[in-house]
Amino acid sequence: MDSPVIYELLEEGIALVTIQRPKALNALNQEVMLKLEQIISDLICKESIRGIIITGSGSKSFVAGADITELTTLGYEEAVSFSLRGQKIFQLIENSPKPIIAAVNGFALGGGCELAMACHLRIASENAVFGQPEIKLGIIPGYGGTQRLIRLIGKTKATEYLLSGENINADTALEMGLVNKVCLQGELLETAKEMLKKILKFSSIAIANTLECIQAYDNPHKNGFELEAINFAKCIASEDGKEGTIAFLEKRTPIFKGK
Ligand code: CO8
Repeated sequence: MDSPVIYELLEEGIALVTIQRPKALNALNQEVMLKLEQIISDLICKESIRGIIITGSGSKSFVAGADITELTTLGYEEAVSFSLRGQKIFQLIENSPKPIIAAVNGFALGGGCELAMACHLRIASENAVFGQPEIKLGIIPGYGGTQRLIRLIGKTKATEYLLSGENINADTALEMGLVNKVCLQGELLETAKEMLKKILKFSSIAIANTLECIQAYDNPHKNGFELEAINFAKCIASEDGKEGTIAFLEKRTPIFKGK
């Protein structure tokens, strides 16, 4: 049987990760979660990989949530551990020093919306549908949705969507800042690649240090301003920092080496 998560290498150090369980609209069962964790960990460690795109197979669904069949068998203890484990996997994505873009090609509901929100940026096709419908199932999000939705669209709107379980279409998601861009379905991958390539022109050190500071926002265990000063110094002291500033003064394009 094909793996439920696969990856392929595209041009310029970009890896495309695809979740493929089409019969269940790419729902996240434990096998998918394990494979996703393995693949993302490997790609983060691989020197040749500079950025990652995550998408779902087919044209209907990104990820339609956690696998509801599996949820029906969970007891209390197991539910806590499944939830914490899933949160850890999504934190691995969020804390990646390499930029990760969700290319949302359809339903991004429940765990699917949570996965998209854990990525650094989100591009949606016109047919994308976001939402946290867990309330309709008598449950709540368990992969960080109650926290990340507030961070992305604010407490007022997040409370409304978390308590109503209503869907959010692509245009509304764009208006609310839940996604960065909306495009035609046929152009989704190209649009995500274009956005990633623009970022990857820059120093990988500056990218990683920026991402780390962004993740410190709203994190009670981190002082974002202090971290910014330290990361600023790391960049200034790097070869790329020197190259970028000197190239500006010499009126030429910098050549970044990731050092
Ligand atoms: N889990 C399992 N199977 C699913 C899921 C899912 N989340 N979503 C769809 N499927 C299956 C359907 O059961 C159906 O299977 P079958 O053909 O065998 O009947 C197949 O996929 C196709 O789905 P539909 O026939 O329903 O397709 P429609 O086009 O009519 O509807 C929808 C598409 C609107 C996406 C609909 O399938 C739907 O509402 N899905 C469920 C969405 C949802 O509620 N998601 C949230 C799940 S809960 C969650 O994500 C919690 C996350 C945290 C967990 C933490 C602890 C583990």
